[in-house]
Amino acid sequence: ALDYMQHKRAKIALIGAGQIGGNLALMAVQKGLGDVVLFDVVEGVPQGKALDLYQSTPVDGYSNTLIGTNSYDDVKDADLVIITAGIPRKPGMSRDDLLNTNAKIMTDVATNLKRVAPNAFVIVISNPLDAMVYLFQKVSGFAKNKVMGMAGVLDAARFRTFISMETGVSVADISAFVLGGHGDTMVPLPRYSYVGGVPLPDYPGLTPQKIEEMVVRTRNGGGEIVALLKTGSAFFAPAASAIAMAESVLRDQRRVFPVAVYCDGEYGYKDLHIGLPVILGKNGVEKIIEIKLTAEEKAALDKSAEAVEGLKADLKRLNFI
Ligand code: TXD
Repeated sequence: ALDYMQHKRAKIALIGAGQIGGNLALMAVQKGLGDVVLFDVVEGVPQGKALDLYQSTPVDGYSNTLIGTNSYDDVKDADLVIITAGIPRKPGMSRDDLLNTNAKIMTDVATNLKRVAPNAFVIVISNPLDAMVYLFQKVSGFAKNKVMGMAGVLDAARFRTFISMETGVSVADISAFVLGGHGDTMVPLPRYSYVGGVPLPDYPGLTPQKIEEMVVRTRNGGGEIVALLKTGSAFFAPAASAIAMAESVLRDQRRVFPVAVYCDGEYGYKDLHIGLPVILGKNGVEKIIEIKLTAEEKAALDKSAEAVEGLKADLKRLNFI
């Protein structure tokens, strides 16, 4: 009981107060996850969004505080940090330009967090995700169980949504299993995905063709929304996905999520981050769950790992690691 009474409020720092950052702050406060510090390099944006959000709390009686800042001094001793800092790809921008710019930003963020919040749990969202989470971990030197990349939870949520559209079943009774990188090299596992407990391939009406269509649409999930919005990318579902991961850590829920996690031999991979099923609890990544994969599934996961190795090689070539 004493422990319970001593429960302290978590301090959550959001590095990047853009489209996703603002929604992370809103969802963190609505779930009562902790006090929020919204950080950005742009003057005024984090302060304005935090003040506006704070003014929303009396309406529904939320008890957490919010501040916006441009100073890392306010991020000091954060318990959990979610990073969306970066710039989205602009038309005509090369992959290298994007990687160069975002790697510079991630290096700056990692260096500052190492100084002000060396014990924080960190969830990286910035793209190219698999490279950015790897870069963060290398530059910050944070323990591998404390650094998580968010992509798989979003990809699985998209897949579950498409399955719900197709079957008319509530998303609450649909689970989807995805591994690997974010985007093209994603590896969905229909045989480990369920509708009401029935494996996807056995669910009435879900032909292999329909399943493949949904897989393709999930793989292109980000691009589909970018094409519709024209300026910017998805932000509601990415924010909800990262908040679910943060909640599992902060409340020690021990949920299973697909997370871009550091491998030290698991699935045969070493020294890279890739999307795998993990248990998230008070120690961050409590465990990487090693499941049996068919030769075909392992080959697809290896392709994902190769893509991540390619991004690592780019980071090396651009002298970031
Ligand atoms: O599933 C996933 N991981 C992806 C990730 C899903 C969707 C979006 N994906 C990526 O997240 C996207 O490609 C971007 O790289 C990030 C953030 O997306 P968001 O839509 O929030 O981008 P914004 O609105 O441009 O916000 C980025 C903010 C912006 O306010 C900048 O001023 C700020 O980042 N920024 C910085 N903050 C802190 N420190 C530095 N150096 C910095 N530079 C820019």
